[in-house]
Formats: sequence, structure tokens, C-alpha cells
Amino acid sequence: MKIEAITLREIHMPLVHFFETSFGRTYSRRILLITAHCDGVDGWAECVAGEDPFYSSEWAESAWPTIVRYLAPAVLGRTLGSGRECANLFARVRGHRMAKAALENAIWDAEAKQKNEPLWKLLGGTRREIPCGVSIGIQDSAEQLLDKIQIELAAGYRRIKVKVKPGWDVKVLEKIRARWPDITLSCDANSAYTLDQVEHLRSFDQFNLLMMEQPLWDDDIFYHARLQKELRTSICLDESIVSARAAAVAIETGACRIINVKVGRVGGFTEARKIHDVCQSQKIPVWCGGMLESGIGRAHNIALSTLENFRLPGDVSASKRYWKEDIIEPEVQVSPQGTIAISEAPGTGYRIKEDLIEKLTTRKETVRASA
Ligand code: OSB
Ligand code: MG
Repeated sequence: MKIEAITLREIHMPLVHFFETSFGRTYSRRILLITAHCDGVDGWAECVAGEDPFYSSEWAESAWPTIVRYLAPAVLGRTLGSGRECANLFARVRGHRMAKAALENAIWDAEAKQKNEPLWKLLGGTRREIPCGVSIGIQDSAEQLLDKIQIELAAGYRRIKVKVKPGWDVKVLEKIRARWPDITLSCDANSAYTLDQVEHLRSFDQFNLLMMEQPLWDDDIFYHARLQKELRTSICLDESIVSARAAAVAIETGACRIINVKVGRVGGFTEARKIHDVCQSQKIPVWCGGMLESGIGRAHNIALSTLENFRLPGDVSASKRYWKEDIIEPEVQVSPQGTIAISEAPGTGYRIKEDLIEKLTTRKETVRASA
């Protein structure tokens, strides 16, 4: 499969409802899409870097020149057998994992289409349906949050995750548990606490949470291990797990009992699969995280979630929770049982609405192999 050209595009898509985490509120997504043109087949992927460098150091502006100047030249003009070969070709560039993932995953997507095989099978998946949860942001009031939870439970979602931060945590969790004592509930702090708040974090134990996601610093593993020893609630790491090596360290030190895998955060499908395997061998369940993706990134998350050790419901939910109109067809739908059915069709099983994407595009650049 010869990599002939790479197209980068920026599209703007307003969210149906703002999404607020401990680091800020997002009303509209600015999304970088990548198309890898390979022997007459186009592979697509989404870069999950945010509008601002708040979740991690990468952001929409940093990914573009990193791909144009460093990553695209590493693959352009080459003949690759598989998306698996990208990680080594990108290894000289440090960090920039979301940029790397976007290009690598576009090549995996092209490979699946070329082989006329479903992407999930190419990745080694086995599940024919995946369980879904929702991540609900910080709201203007606890009442609004309870209303939102009610709607998602009625829709069938199997796990509710709420965002927390100092000042929006224990009181809110108390209200949720007072109304729903038995639902599967977790919380995500996106690094909003420090280790000297251990007593406060220990008070979360009363809520019988499935997990507490990333309570401490985004780059920390060691102090999460200290914290985990003090808690009954299982810690799940998100931000800190940037590689299979980080996952191995987290497991060995006892920093968490669950890991959230985000294919963008870890640099692509190849590394995501390695993390899956490390966790599986250590009996640590994983689940697929989300980054408010459009249908293109969402379809890739669905494919990844078919791997066996994705045992817990992911933050992989229906298109309509985010978008008035998604850029894929059919849109991602969740059954009343809270599952997404996996298609047998080649590629992701979702068609890309190129006309709509063209209308949403604010910036576009194609890089070609030099003759
Ligand atoms: O920490 O999981 C997170 C969204 C943006 C950045 C970080 C996170 C999230 C979510 C939303 O929780 C997950 C989703 O529904 O896509
Ligand atoms: Mg998280």
C-alpha cells in the first residue's frame, strides 16, 4: 500500500450541549481530520487534540504542523504493509501522540478498506456488540445534572460517569446516590485534586463508585499509587497512561485497578492494542474513553472496543448526544439495552459524508510524496 498523499482538514462543529470538565467548558469542537490516500483507497481518521492545551499539552494548532512537517514525510512515498508499521516510523518525534494517532489510524482505516475487512477484525476484536456508558459534564446546577442522568438512564446507558472538581463533588454525588442507590456510577476529576486532599477523596468511598478517574496530576503515577492505598474506591487512570510502559508501571506500583484507553492519547491503534494486552495479562480491565469525537473518531473507538479486555462500558455513546448532524452514515446508535451493534461491513462500517465535511471545512492542505 503506497502512501501517495495526506490531506489535513479542520472542521468546526457546535456541540448540542456544552461540555464542562474541571479544566473548562467547550461549546464547539474544532476538529482536525486526516485522509491518507493510498493506492486509490482513502483512509480517514480524526485527531482528538482539543481546542486548547488543557486536557494535555497537545491542541488543534500543534497537531497540524507536526503532521505536515514531521509525520507525513515519514510515510509519504513509502509502501507499507500495515498501519502497524507507522509507530516505528514516527518514533523519532517525541510526544505529539494525538497527531501520530491521527495519521496512523488513517492508514489502518485504508488498510482495512484495501483488504475488504472490518477494521475491528483487523485490530483483533471479537465482540459483536459493545456496552456503552455516558460521561456527563459539570452543569449549572445539581438539578440539571439529575435531569440529564435521568434521560441517559432511560435511554439504556449502562454506566453513568460524572465530572467532578473541588466544590462540585461530594454534595452532587450525595444527591445522585439519594435518588439512584444502585446504578453503576463513576466520577472523573481530570486531575483536579492533590495528594493533600486524601481525606476528602476518601470520603468518596461512601458512594460505592465503580471508579474514580484521574484524581491527581495528569503526568503522575507514583502519587496515585500512594492514594490508591488509602482508598476503597478503585482508581482508573486516563491522562497518565500515555504508553504500554506507563500502563505497566501503573499496574506494578498499584496506582490503579482500571485503565481508560484513548487511542489518541496513546499514539494510535498499535500502542492502544499493546496497552490492552499488558492490562489483560495483569487482569486489569480496560474501557474505551472518549474525547467528544465526531463520527469518524467515534467509529474508531467502536472498533477498538471490540477487543476482549474492553470489559467495562466505554464513553462511547450515540452521535445525537453530541451533534445535530454527524459526519458519518448511519449515525452511531445505541440500543435500549445500552449497546452498539458491530457491523460486518469492511472498514469502519460507517460511510463518510464527504459533502457535509466539505461544507464544514475551514482549512485544508494536501501533502504529497515528492516524485
Ligand atoms: O477525561 O474522559 C475525559 C472529554 C474531553 C476531554 C477529556 C474527557 C472527556 C470526556 C468525554 O469525559 C467523553 C466523551 O463523551 O467523548
Ligand atoms: Mg477522563
